[in-house]
Amino acid sequence: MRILSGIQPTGSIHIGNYLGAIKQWIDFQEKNECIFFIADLHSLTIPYKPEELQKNIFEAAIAHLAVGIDPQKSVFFVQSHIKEHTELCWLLNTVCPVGELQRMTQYKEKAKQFKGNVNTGLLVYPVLQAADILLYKTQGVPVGKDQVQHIELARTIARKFNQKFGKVFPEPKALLPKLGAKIMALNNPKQKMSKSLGPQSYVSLFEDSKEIKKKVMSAVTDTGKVIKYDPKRKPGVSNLLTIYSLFSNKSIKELEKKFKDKGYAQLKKSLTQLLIDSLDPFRRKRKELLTREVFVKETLKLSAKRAQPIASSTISETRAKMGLV
Ligand code: AQP
Repeated sequence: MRILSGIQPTGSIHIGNYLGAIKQWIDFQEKNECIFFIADLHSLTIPYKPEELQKNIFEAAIAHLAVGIDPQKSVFFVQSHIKEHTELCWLLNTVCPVGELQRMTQYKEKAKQFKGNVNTGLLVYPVLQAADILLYKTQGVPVGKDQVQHIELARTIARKFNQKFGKVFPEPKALLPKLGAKIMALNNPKQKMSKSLGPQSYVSLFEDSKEIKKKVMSAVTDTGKVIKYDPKRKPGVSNLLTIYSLFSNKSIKELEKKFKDKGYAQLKKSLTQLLIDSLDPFRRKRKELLTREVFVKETLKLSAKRAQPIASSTISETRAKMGLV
């Protein structure tokens, strides 16, 4: 299966991004044809500092290589290095109904969050995402739950295009993890853990031990003392159990048994240690990669060269179907 997914270089990559998306990418790359990219064009839709963008892209690249994206197995590049993403976005804009874009949850949330900067890019974001996916005739897109609506729209766009101009694109499927598709914020377990909610909502993949301890120990839990997985009534503790389960490979049932009669403080202490131990190899690998700037940049360039022929071929096919040749 051809798999594709991306991440924005908008700040620290957190355990929500990892458990919801990146961890799956690493598993998929063993048996599938995988394409991963840093979505720098998407990141332009929210306020940013141009002088910091290249550093953020480099940081995002290092983060992925440090956690296990293997450029020998996967194609891994920077979105803006392949110009066909934006060309296909424009072509697909002509088949995407504007009403569909206006009802996207992420657009509504971001428009509220960045009231002073509701730009057209924010509205058209899902069309660029559809272009990213369809440009490589992707079949599976491993994402967290928040992105499912966008993948559905990519399917709609593919279908509309194929009906109007003749078949070019397969309809991609969202691939969600069974557990961890929506990791909640540590300081507010009713909201999704998110970079833009601020650092108190997440543990970053390279956080130092002191910070991990502070954040986990002060994570919002629920009333009562029983450690039980019940996302509706006990969102805080259920979120901690989910994170624990995914990093330890122990089932939720096993964990409920392990922490029965132990109380929240014990669960948090144990989770703190688990996170420190699990994230330590990532931290060390990142430190090493920070000293290998040329290698990282060359890797991204070489990967873009591998992606380019697929992108060029799809664009030629699309242009021909649309009468542009
Ligand atoms: N809390 C989460 N739980 C599970 N999966 C998540 N993802 C994000 N948050 C969670 C998944 O991570 C991938 C990359 O995300 P992105 O860079 O496109 O940005 P995002 O989804 O907008 O992530 P954030 O942290 O919420 O960033 P901001 O605040 O900048 O918008 C996606 O597959 C996403 O589903």
